[in-house]
Amino acid sequence: MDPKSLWTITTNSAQATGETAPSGPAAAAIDGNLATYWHSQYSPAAIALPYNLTVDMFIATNITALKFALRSALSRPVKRIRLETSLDGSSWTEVGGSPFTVPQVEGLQTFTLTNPVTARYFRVIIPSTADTDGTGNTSIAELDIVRQ
Ligand SMILES: [Ca+2]
Repeated sequence: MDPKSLWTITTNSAQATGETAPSGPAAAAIDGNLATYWHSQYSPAAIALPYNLTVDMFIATNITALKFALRSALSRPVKRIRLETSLDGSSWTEVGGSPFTVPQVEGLQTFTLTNPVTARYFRVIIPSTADTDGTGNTSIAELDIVRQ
């Protein structure tokens, strides 16, 4: 079984409707499909940054890198992300190498941690409007990790 099938994801900002389903909700960022994406909430009202996407991997996992894909055509791209991990979902530690500058290219990119981390949870934080295209609206096609 694909261990990613056990994952769940939560966020503080997601567009429930208005994007082509299943895009919009955070689940579209862990569905294994680069054509679908999470989009920050813009309606009925925008949510202020920072945004976070928190993944529960269900089991403690040794992580060596984050994999990350911008939405196709680089629409509403993320420019910089912070990555934190947790064993219990309440105490968080920023990983070595974070924050990561996101190259503005399509497809899965790999951000290697300075040191591997064992964690059940990871969260990607988009700190500010300057870390988006400047509008505060932003989207992510896919999140994944590299296991040791
Ligand atoms: Ca996706």
